[in-house]
Amino acid sequence: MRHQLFIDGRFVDAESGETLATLNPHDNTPIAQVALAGKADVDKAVAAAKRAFPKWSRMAAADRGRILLKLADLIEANGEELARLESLDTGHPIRDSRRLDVPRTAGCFRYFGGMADKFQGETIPVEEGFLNYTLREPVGIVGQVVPWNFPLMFTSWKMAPALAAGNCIVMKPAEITPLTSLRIAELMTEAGVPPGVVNMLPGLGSVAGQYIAEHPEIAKIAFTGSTATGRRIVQASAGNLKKVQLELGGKGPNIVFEDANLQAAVNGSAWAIFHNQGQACIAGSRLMLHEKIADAFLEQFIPLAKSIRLGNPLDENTEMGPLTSAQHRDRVLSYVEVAQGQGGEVLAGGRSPGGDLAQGCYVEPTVVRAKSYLDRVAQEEVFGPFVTVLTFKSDEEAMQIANGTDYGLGSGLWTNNLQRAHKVARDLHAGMVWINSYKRVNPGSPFGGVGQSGYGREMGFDAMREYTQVKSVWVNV
Ligand code: TAP
Repeated sequence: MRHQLFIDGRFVDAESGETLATLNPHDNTPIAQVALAGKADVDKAVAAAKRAFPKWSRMAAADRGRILLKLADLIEANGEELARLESLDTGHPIRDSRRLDVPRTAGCFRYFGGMADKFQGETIPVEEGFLNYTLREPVGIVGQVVPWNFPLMFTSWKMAPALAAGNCIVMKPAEITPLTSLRIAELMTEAGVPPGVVNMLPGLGSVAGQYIAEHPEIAKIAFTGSTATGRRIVQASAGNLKKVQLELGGKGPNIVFEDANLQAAVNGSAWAIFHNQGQACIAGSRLMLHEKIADAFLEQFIPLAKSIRLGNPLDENTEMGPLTSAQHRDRVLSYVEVAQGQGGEVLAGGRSPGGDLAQGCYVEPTVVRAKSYLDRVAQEEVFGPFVTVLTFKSDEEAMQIANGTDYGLGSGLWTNNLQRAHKVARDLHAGMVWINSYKRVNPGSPFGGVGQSGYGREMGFDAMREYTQVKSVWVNV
């Protein structure tokens, strides 16, 4: 298990010698002592990236692509190890790590490996006597800060387009979940990524993360995490006017209209909130039910929520694991009191399970009915297995509630009315809309938010635009 910093193609201790234990959220026992990067380590990583940049950025795009394709193969070949490591460090049920996180990680590197030599500039018809064309050039050294909820998958979402476009990377994984990112760094070397192109620095957000955001030689920062930290990053990056890409929080409205296929909506809504213990920015955390079907829906949904099997993430039968840290479990549970304080009713869960799971960071699947869409549990991101139920009477009221937060990331609706489906999709203030489904992602489809959910897009051609800048060349012919 790798536990040092990865700088210039080698695993090294932090300059300060500092380390921090990463814990197993199943029972809060230490898994490994991991090096903690400080400012001096960030400087070393930036210097290594600067040395590597000229060669990497001018390498034939197809050759960079081939390296990413090889990396995708290596991720698949080492899939079981990566899945177990991810489950151990984060609490993801092993069945999800195997079935979703690992294949999606390999798929993302493969997609952008294929993209590397297909992303191109244009020739533009300008005035007579001139040829004008554009070059898509890499931004330079990019800082990437990833959170703890999907560390393996988000490593690929951030790295794959950046590398395909020819950038060099200084990445900071979350201090509590660094293990799979470090293993990916090791596999990079095996795939043929030259030293210095990728540097992986586990460390504290307030120290290493903040310094990456401030660093004068880092040209761009891409961040996924909370809106509060996103704001700090914008401020810190102003010094050298970094290009900033932010994927922040969400409070996804999941709207069930009265004409929906109820069974499909019940199952999809459980997936929308309880997958990964609800620790997803795109979680469907506001369950909005038309009042005509609300009771019938909850009659099925609540027993389903209660039936979800909690357990050790490494057990094949586990459907829901622990939250990723004890601190986060306590934060999620604190929202039960917040809900009750505003007259909310707990319909299921609302506590940690006892028995064998008492030592871990577990929270039972929790369903809370709020009195108003303005209540805190209907406005603030809880980021746990905690869904807030709201009811509505009309399409107009549904839209008012759905668009009634500062966020605008994932959203979904369930209906059999084609016209309504497209109209609502048009009117939702959101970066992504799922119709009669929820939480679909694909490396080809743009992912990101509006409003306080951030700006910029991951995935697809949009991600390549984020990691390149356009140069316009005029030729006097
Ligand atoms: P954040 O503070 O946003 O942490 C996300 C990442 O940013 C981590 O790698 C963190 O490092 C780093 N970071 C923290 N302060 C930083 C700074 N000043 N400069 C640069 N990087 C910094 O999230 P959190 O405190 O872990 O979680 C709080 C809430 O954020 C959650 O309850 C949830 O609502 C939201 N959240 C959203 C997402 C997504 S996907 N949108 C992901 C995680 C959390 P360290 O953690 O290592 O210190």
